[in-house]
Amino acid sequence: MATEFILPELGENIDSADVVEVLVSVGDQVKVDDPILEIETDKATFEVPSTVNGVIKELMVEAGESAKVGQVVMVVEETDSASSTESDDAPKDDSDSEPAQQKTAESGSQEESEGESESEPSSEKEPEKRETGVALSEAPTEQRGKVDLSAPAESAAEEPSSNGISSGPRELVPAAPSTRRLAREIGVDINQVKGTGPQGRISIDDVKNHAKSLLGGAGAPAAPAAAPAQATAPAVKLPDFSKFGEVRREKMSNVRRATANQMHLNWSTIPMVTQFDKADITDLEKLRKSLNQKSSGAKITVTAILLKVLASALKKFPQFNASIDMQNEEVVYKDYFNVGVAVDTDRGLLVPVVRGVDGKNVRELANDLDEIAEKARGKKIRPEDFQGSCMTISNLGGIGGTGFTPIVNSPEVAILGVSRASMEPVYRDDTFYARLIMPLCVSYDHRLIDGADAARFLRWVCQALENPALLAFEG
Ligand code: CAO
Repeated sequence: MATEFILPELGENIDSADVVEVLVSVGDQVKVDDPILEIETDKATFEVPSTVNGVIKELMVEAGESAKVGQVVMVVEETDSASSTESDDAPKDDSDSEPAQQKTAESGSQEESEGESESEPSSEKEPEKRETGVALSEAPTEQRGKVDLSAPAESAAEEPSSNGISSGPRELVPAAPSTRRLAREIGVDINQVKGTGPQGRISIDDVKNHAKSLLGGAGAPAAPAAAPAQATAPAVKLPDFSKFGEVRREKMSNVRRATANQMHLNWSTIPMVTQFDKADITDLEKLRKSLNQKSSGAKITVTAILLKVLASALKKFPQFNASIDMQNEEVVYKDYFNVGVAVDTDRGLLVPVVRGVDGKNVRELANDLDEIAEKARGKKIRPEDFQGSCMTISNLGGIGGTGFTPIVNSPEVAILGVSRASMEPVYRDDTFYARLIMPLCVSYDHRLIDGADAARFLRWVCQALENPALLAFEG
């Protein structure tokens, strides 16, 4: 059945909207909840989701045009529920056998006041549609339903989403596309969220608070709210680059896809800040070089020393060796000391974990690091080698650069970033001295760690590098 989509009610005193972007083309397959249109009123930008599965048959609006509330904006040839209504012998339940428009009428009292045309069966609407000039001629034998874009989705309205959060009836609500994306990603039905902004506009915080209230309520799923490990980075509609020149497409590798999803999760769920400092490692570097000359064991590198320093720092500052459990409003403190190390491989970034860092000396840590980095680069790494990290070190000093802002790796609460040490003039006692200075930073989850804590933590790490004896006394 071909279904006409009309621009729904958008709020008080709003009778039209600008079409910012038509997110589909004729012939595109769409599924329930796929964004099909982006529209803008003077109050907000909305991404309009499809309420049916089907193929786009006709587009009645273009980007830049204005559309009136109630205007037909596109026609979709439904591919599942519609066909089931036409097939007498296909097994179906009550909801599947209802025409889309009938669902609209029954779905919510908010529609009742919008005029009786919305609640009439599709067959009775046929003459009116012909009168309005909708191009029915392209589908003369087909039945057409008319769907308000705010109508409930057949499947989404009835079934719980994958994370167990029930999604109720759907209507178009004012929210920015990024807010809608977050809601989709964490399995929240945006229509259930109470907007606290002007005209009921829904913010990202509203979505998060709603998710929290659902997860804390009866029947809440056991998984922690802050760990939607299956989160995927939202797809952004791209322009047609071939208009500007030649392009080439390559499938993303598994590592790249996992990195994209994890980075998106980290970025969108952790309010993070980066603190910078510098350590004078002149003496430490002399010691490191002399130890490496004297011994034939695993080479002691800057990262191996940092592992040792970090283990001590995590003991001294336990809030850095923690995770946030927002579901239970608790902080999980860990009494084990595993450190993830960002390793640059030809497949991309991998973060294997060095375990029991507190119980090993620097030479043993150098050995472990060597082994795990080799495994990562040689594709011999196992999934469990990536698990159980308390905090991560990202040392880009072997490559270069003066500073960067690493992203905290959820559910950890901090990451140590290290840049390349270089000789710098240091002013001390009225004299400049040439010293080897290493820039360090710590990005931290500001929900748990305050700026002053981060400054103290990083200062302590710097002091431990400048005076390793500190580790013996305080580590
Ligand atoms: N400043 C100056 N020199 C440094 C340094 C620093 N911060 N860090 C390492 N070096 C030196 C090492 O000491 C070594 O010098 P020598 O040959 O004189 O001993 C040389 O650079 C090469 O070191 P390395 O990289 O082989 O060894 P490492 O143990 O210090 O680092 C590892 C191991 C796995 C961290 C590193 O190889 C790597 O992959 N780094 C990239 C991490 C990354 O991609 N981070 C970005 C992630 S996104 O946030």
